[in-house]
Amino acid sequence: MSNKIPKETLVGLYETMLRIRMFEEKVVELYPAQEMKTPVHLYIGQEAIAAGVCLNLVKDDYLLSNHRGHGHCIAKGTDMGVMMAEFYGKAGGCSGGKGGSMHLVDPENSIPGNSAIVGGGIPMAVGAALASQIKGLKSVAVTFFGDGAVDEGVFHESMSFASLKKLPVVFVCENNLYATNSHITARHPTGDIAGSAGAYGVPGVCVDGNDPEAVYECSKEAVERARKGTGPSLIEARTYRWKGHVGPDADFEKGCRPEEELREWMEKCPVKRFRERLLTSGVMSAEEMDGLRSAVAEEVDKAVSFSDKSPWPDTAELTRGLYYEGGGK
Ligand SMILES: Cc1ncc(C[n+]2csc(CCOP(=O)(O)OP(=O)(O)O)c2C)c(N)n1
Repeated sequence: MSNKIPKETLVGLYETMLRIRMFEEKVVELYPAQEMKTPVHLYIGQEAIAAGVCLNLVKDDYLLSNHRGHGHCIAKGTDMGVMMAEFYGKAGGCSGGKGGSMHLVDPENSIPGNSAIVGGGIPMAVGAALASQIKGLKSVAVTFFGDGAVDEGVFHESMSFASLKKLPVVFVCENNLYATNSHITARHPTGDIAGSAGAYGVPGVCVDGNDPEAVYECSKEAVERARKGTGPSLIEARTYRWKGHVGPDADFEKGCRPEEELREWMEKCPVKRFRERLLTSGVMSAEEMDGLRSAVAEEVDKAVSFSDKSPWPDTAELTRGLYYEGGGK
């Protein structure tokens, strides 16, 4: 257990991971009823990354995420109720029920809008960072993307431009080995994503994405570097998703990946491992852990009932919010 990380931060890391895990477990439970009006790309197994990065951010720091964005938004502070309502297509959803789980938005928490286009959030983060620099603000922009996004040209263009202009961006690649069903060895010549940063004069670090402390520490450095104007960083966090590319099944049943590989990664469960570390080091007691679990369960239940009570969107709202309505001001 790291002595450098204060106790309340360690507890915060655990709580954030637990909130993400329990919210998504509820989605897994409810999804088969076929009432959620959205595909869901589940984040179970990757929780340490969102928690470790976002605990270094303040409200005004921008977050640009992708199709697998539930955990990122929860870690940045988005209310679970408006997320759940969005999944059900309700008016109380964070995108008015018109976006679904891939288009979460939370301007209050500086989340301008997640992008379902692979790599789409990366240039948006660079744009947000450029705006922050031009306006003389201290806001940092963080973008989360998968290893599949590194195959897109926009990743390289964005790294190059951000480095050239010393923009306050943190690029976080969640390398879960697969893009849909395509293994990284079928798509990348070396598999060394962090190493590609050197070509752009950007520091790149590869970290155990199932270790929240390691992720917290390296992203702290990257966020500080960005905030003081030294420029961008790239973090490659190695991890694994437990569920299929989309939906609550595990994927190996369809032959998309080996069951044994999934079992090995499940042994490295970030939530379970961290819970054990907190207990053995005495940072939290079993009673405190149980109390936390009950509080989170209650929060998740409240999110579901908020969604249940929320009305359907009015048909008059159908095209509202799709086009800019500022009239060229
Ligand atoms: C530009 C683009 N190409 C293809 C797709 C279809 N697509 C959606 S998710 C995905 C795989 C993404 O893999 P990765 O970026 O590694 O993220 P992960 O799903 O592993 O978290 C693909 C190919 C898309 N949405 N956008």
